[in-house]
Amino acid sequence: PVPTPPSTVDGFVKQFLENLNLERGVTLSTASPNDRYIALATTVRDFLVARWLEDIRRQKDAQAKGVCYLSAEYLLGRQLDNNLLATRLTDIATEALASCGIDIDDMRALEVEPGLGNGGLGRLAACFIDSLATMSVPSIGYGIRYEYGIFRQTFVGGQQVEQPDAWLTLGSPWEFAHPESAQTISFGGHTETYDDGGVTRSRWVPGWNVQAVPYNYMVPGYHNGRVNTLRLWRAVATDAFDLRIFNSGDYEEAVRAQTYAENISKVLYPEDSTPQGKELRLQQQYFFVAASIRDFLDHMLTPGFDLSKLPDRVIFQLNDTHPVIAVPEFMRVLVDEEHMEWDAAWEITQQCFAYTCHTLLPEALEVWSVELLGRLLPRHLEIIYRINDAFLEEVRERFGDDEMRIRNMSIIAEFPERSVRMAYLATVAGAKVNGVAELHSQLLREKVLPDFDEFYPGKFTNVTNGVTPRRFLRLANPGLAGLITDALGAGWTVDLERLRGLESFAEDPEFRARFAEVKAANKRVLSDVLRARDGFEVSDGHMLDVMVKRLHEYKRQMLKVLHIVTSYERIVSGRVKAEDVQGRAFIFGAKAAPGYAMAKRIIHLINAVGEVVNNDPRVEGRLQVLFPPNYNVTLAERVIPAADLSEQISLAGKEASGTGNMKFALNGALTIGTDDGANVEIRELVGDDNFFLFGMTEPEVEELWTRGYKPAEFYQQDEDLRRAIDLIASGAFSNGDRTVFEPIVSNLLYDDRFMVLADYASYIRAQDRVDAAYADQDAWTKAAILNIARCGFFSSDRSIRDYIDRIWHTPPML
Ligand code: 26Y
Repeated sequence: PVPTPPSTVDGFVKQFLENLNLERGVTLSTASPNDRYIALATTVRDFLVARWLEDIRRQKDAQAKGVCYLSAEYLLGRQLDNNLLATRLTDIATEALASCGIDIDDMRALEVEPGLGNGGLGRLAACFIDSLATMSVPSIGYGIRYEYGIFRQTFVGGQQVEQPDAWLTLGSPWEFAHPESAQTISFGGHTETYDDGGVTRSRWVPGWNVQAVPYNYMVPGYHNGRVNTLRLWRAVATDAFDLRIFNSGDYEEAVRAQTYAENISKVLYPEDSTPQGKELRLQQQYFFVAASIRDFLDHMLTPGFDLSKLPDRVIFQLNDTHPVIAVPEFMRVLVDEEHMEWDAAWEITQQCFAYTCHTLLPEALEVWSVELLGRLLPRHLEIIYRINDAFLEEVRERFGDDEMRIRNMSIIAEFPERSVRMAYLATVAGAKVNGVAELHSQLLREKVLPDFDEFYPGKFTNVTNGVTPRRFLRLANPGLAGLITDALGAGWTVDLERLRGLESFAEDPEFRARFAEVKAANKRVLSDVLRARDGFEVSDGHMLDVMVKRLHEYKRQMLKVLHIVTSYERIVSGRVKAEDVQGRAFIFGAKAAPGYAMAKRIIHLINAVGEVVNNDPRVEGRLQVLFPPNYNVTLAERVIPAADLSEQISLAGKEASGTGNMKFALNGALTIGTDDGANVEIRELVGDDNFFLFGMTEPEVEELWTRGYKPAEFYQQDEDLRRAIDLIASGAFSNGDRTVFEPIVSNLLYDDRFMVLADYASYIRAQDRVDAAYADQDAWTKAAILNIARCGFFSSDRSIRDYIDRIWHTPPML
């Protein structure tokens, strides 16, 4: 039996001091803050290990069906508080540290969050593994242990500058490295056929390889004693590789080769919509899925397992196309290594994979050139060709020689260069394909993959995204969590539909007063954080109007900028009196992909507008623009609970789901939003009276495109819009320099792919409705409470239940 320290203050103190001595080699009085933090994290870890080892054993013994979640990203956020909460150690640890003269808040502040993801997709994976553990689903998460996560963003002269995120430098107490269990992952080389006792078989003769070293993270369930595993792979050079070169006497070349191998897990790609087709990215993808599949087969199955029974044991969930190279790898293992018949192997493969799509933007769909794939993974390319041949044969049988249809459905695209469409491969291989919100799943079937929907009836389904209530309500908003627990009892944390019980409290003036007090307190906390972090002074009594998400043209931060400039211009032109304006602080958080020039210009513009607005006495006390750099999970946990208004303003049909929208609603912010992604479902649930809807619907967007969209006409016809754009063009936000933001202005007037100008008037009217509504604070509070009460659906526990019912069919392990 593995020992667990007693869950008492004394037990915690003893373990903590022991870890300081034995793990860090220091005493309490000589310990640095980092020593203390690491010893604290190690102590919390010590409380989890016994349960974890027990669960690993139970999952294996049960030989039940489990989920392997394959994701290139996990945007975990800080671990300390989450793990204290899961183990009910928060109060004990606080008191224990205090008795050692340590303020636990100082420890919290030291943790560098593992930013191993870009945005929504990576954070979704983190929410899902939290729910999987909390719901006792047999499962494991697989991914990449990037040495550098998403870049650290700073602003220099208002422009984004990226800095490396060296999150590992002070140590990483939450992981267990197992270099002794490393696996060899191969690349390159060629393929050949050989005679195997009368049977002709294919095999891959690779050209080079690297080692995949597993790093295990514990993923505790909430108050259920369960601990799941997240296994992230790190690339290191193989000895053999080094030796060959060492023997040739070329030391420098040997070191270079090592660097090349270790580059594979060096850095998270910061692009999140336009795939660059970079070789290193494909190396990353193959590296982690090959290691994960091997790991599953070697460690989760009993020796001699009958591989034809694999569909009863595992479902590999593909988080977007990033891990889709797992499909030909799985086939290669079954056919080349296990000598299974092709048809039998394909039958199994089609039951063992399912694919989640997270986008609708055509430019975001990953393709790999045949040239690159054939060079890096020659056997996989052959397998993909064979899958495609068999698939197109079936299409021909069904539809005859409809060459147009066949070209459209082929996994291999011919133009602009011959390449593999990973979304098509995933669709053909997957038992199920799902979108991430109702509207998105519908558009996926009707617009992106209609031929496949026709060909595979019943394959397409929807699972609306969700967020974990543990991190985004219980931990991030302890004031609100306490209020809810007082009203409803504690069960809501694992059964979020119970929030319905708050509906009646919306009518209770005393409850409303307490809610308003919590919101005000959260604003003070945020204000203190922004002062300490960025030197900002948030004005008192302002409405907090928040837009936090990756910077993308389709998300339309630019529309928000136009609203701010309009509000500002109306006052300085004298058309509106400052004293009649509701005080607002506009808060932004957004990183732009380093190569995305337009996104970076928009960041520059937001900062430039802020600089002018924040320093113009004519709008003082009315308008404020705050753009703290380096928005991440840690900052989200502060910003979201303080928000009054949630900006979800993407062009209809472009945002697959959004998950920030759910976090805000659950924290009692009202949404101003378009009919897009999960906004649609939020509005249905909270009701029109409690949601500020604006903008075109997706069919209206389509119609305007077909008619021919001329943004300049909207500019001509709307005085407010004209004044706002003219002000930007005049150099008012660039010290008179008219060139700086000219590309933004001309893009809006003559291109405007995401129809900012078409939705501007409707947006401004909706914002005027927001102002009017905010004037009645009590009614606003009532609407905020109703938002919380009616959004229990958006728990990631419910998403996981949907995955189990519709896709995985993996009963919880009770
Ligand atoms: C291929 C590479 C460039 C790439 C890397 C990351 C492509 C996409 C991504 C990330 C995409 C992403 O975060 N998508 C978001 O997924 C969320 C979770 O489903 C959705 O809520 C959100 O609407 C969608 O934009």
